[in-house]
Amino acid sequence: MANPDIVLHGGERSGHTHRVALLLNMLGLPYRFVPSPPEVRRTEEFLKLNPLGQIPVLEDGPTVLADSSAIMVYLVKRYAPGSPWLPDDPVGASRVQRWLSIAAGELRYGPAMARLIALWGAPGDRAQVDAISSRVLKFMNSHLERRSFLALDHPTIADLACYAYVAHAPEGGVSLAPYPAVQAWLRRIEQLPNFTAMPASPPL
Ligand SMILES: N[C@@H](CCC(=O)N[C@@H](CS)C(=O)NCC(=O)O)C(=O)O
Repeated sequence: MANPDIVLHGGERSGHTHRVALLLNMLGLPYRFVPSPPEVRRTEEFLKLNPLGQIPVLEDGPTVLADSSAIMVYLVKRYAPGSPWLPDDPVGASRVQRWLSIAAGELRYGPAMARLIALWGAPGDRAQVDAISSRVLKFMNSHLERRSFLALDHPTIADLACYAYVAHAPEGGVSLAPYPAVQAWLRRIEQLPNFTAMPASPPL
């Protein structure tokens, strides 16, 4: 049953939204999903929630939060403090943060941008996007050849943050074939309890 207190404003094909939805599901937190397509994000009502006009936005009672990484940190600290999803120790927290930054940086401007260009005709420099994508995926692959998860020896919010735009990279014309360790990591995330996939684009 939906928890009337938690509302997630987002998009079904938004990887930024998907990572928050995944965490809500994996923490067992019921929520209400409010689809917020581009025309909604430009309304005065939405801009009061996030003046940047971006999804996801999370409302938890009177608390309103924007930015997928910020929301994930909030959810763990509020509902699962001290849990393995985001450890408190300095080194563990730093390792998780590194991958949240990669999700917001190289993955956003590489595979996620490739998908925006290929599926929605967004303007962008395809050669640059391909170069960013191959650099980050090559790094992820060598990193994952020696470990099961990105930040620590168990799943953390870093894995959830990086999952969708890597899993859906082929929709943007970025092949995962050269990256077997990345593919094996994707399968490990998909096997976690309460995993839910982001729908394929275009719809299959
Ligand atoms: N740093 C933000 C980025 C979110 C983001 O780029 N969302 C996209 C949809 S996936 C969006 O709302 N784009 C509209 C815009 O930037 O105007 C986050 O992590 O939540």
